[in-house]
Amino acid sequence: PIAIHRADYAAPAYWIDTVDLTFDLDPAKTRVLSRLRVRRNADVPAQPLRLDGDELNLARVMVNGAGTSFKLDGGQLVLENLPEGTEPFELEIFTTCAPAKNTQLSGLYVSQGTFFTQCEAEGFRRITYFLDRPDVMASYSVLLRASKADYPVLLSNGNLVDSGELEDGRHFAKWVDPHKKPSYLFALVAGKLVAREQKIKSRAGREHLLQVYVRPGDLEKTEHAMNSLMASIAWDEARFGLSLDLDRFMIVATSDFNMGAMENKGLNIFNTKYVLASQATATDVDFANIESVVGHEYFHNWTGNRVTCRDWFQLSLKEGLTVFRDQEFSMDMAGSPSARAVKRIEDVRVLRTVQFPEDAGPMAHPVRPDSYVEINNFYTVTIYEKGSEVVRMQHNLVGRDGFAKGLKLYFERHDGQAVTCDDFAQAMADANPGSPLAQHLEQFKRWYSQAGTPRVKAVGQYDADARRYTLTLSQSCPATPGQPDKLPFVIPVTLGLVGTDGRALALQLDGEAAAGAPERTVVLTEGEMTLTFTGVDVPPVPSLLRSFSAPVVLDCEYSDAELLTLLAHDSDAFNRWEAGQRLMLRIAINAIADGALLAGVNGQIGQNLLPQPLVQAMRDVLRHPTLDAAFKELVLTLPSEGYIAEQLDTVDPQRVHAVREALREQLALALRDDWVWAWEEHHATGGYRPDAVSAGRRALAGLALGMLCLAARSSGDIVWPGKTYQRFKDAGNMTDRFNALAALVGSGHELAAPALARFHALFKDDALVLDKWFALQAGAPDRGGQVLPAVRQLMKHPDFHIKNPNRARSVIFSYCNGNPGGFHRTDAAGYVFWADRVLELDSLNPQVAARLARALDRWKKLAEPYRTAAHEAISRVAAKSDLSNDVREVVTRALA
Ligand code: HT7
Ligand code: ZN
Repeated sequence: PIAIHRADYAAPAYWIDTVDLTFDLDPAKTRVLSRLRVRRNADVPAQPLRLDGDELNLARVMVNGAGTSFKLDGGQLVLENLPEGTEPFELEIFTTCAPAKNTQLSGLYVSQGTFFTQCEAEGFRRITYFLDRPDVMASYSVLLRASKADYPVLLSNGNLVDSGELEDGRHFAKWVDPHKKPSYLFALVAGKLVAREQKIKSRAGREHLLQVYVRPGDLEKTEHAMNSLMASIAWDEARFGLSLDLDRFMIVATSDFNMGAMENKGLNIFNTKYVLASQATATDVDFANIESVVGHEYFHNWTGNRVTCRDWFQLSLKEGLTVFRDQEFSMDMAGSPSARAVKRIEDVRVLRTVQFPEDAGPMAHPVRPDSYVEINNFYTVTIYEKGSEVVRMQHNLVGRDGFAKGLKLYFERHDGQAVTCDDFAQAMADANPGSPLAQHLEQFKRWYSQAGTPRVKAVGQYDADARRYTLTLSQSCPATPGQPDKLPFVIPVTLGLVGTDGRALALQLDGEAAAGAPERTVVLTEGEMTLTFTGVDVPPVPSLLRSFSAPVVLDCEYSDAELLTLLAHDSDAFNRWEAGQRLMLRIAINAIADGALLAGVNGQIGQNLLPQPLVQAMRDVLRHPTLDAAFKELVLTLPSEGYIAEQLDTVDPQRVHAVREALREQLALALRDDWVWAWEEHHATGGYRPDAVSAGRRALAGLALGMLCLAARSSGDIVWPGKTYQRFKDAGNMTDRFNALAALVGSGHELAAPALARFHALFKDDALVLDKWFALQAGAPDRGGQVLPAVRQLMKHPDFHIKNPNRARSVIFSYCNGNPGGFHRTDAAGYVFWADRVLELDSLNPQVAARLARALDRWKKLAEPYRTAAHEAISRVAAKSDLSNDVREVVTRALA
């Protein structure tokens, strides 16, 4: 496979001004007539026109109404005899494709009898020959023709300008998009759909029609998506002055989709998972995800569609910025400062458990990569989540108002253009002269060019006599593939000092006239920096990197006592949570290192691992009179096995699993009475609302129930499992029902089996709920190797369909990616299963296969016998000669 390099970017040799598409839709053979107005790019030396294509059947090519010679070269259509000069000419291309056979779900495909498209990143070339690159922006008109009985709804981007009947029971619809767009934003949908509709008037006074299309029967599950869309529109106007630029904005849901959703101009296509919700079928997390994904796609209308990417190396220009915007939206919707902190903790948890490992593994790449083989492999947590952190740092360096000014300037400069990450940062800096961002802009941009997670080391020294506290911050960044040496980053460190008595100390740096606010942000730009605080009359505990002010690992040798102080008193909720996590992590890591602990039956840990002060601190949080339930739930949840593993040089996954399970069980027993209290206090019996506060209460009640079932496991108690089963049966919403089911499955109680059977019977017709049913079993704690056989059984279940990405994810990914204790087996059977599934999926859907292929990214960190077995499994995949580029790139990097 050939790598594409950012440095090789060249402007297109031709521009396409208009695109007129006519589709005769037929699942077996769809005919596509494309009429393009093309002109040479005068700035580029004359050369043949090379149009991208993939799996197309070419019937005819005409230039200005006459036949022309052409060549097909590696999928591209090459035209050499084109009119000279820079006058536009008309190119007509007639092709066919086979949507029903398209299992890749890229291009035009059929899902449950409905046509959908997915064109990002390079799917448009699977529909017609085109300059399929984001810097070619054109005006589109689309004529759709299809059987009226089979496809009564015909949709494309923009406005419906004509529709009517044709012969033979067919009908047509003509759509014109008023905005120029790159080909990746093209979309069409045709099928039997119904819509929830809403007319709104924007702040600016413009009227819009909003529609959420779903299959008949799902309409009552679209209210939350529609509310989320209206909230997104209002938020973007209020916060950034960005209004909807279309008369009509449509969302369509499909159950066959490779990712979450797609921001096609005016016609967003969504995975049903991020549209459909009712209290009976969706959890609080589902409701929150819908709000966030609907927001994300809507926000792309400006950050991505109005201003798009010059090339795919700039992907984070739209994705990092839009994730930042959706995170801010969710925080603003959550309301209170503590609800904002909860969202921040959740986001950072994802970053640290998924992106940090990526940044330390074979697929590590900068936020703006330098090369790729298959662009679909670069829709990563680095591009999205780390990209968002890079935008967040810019936001914090210029301030909230400065950021709004920067965004305004960015749109003034670049509306309607395809630009780069540099253009964004430049606009931010130019709108905020004198800001730390403007001062250090060139250095700041290393966040875009250097991969790897920087480490910040903090060493503090208190001089009681001089009442001075000296804090030395230094930075380093590990080597990543192709980048052995790193230059210093610009690292904003938001900090405070907490007295051992819990007070927030006023901050006064040496040389400053007076003590200032108890929190400030210092900017680390050199390898090392020393800060001297004066007037410090008690030994302080540094609270560093508040709100996670930069995406770095903080190394600070806190004592247990210092962490307990932060956990009890830090005014920064993020660092309060972080202190608890550090305490738990420390215990887990020590226990993993202590070979003597692993004794007894099945490597169970008999010894008590939890010191009394920590148990008391956790109890204090749990019973705290004012802290939010959602925050308590986060504090009382142990770091994940993946996050614990990430802290180790060599990982024995079974040991990590055993220690974490032991810790969980001990926390369950040590706080048993407190869990009973938490359940009694927080479980609700009344109506359901998916707001942040009540969701937090349900989350804490759910955790309590899980812990009580776990405690019952070792104490022989039958009351709580019984109560849990009852709760499972009686629950008035999916969150409570699923939490109860998960508590039974998680504790391995015998009531889990009847509960699972009942759950299946209740929801056998609801695909999204069945996904939960599959995922829960595939992700269940492994006690004696029972999960893999269960997963194999699940794959034989009549409801299992490997071609459906949601279902494949719910079983295969939940096991391989989400269940380290079950997956990393000493007999290597988990890896054999993984390799078989990667190969099986690769022949159907390479994008999905490549994501699964990444489950063994970090194999080099594994202890024996896992390491050798993982290497064998990856090598077996790599040995297949006809692998897709997608999987080939992942396994080649893994083996390098
Ligand atoms: N921009 C969208 C990315 C996307 C995608 C990429 C590759 C293959 C399929 C895909 N579906 C959606 C989604 C987003 O970030 O908003
Ligand atoms: Zn996006």
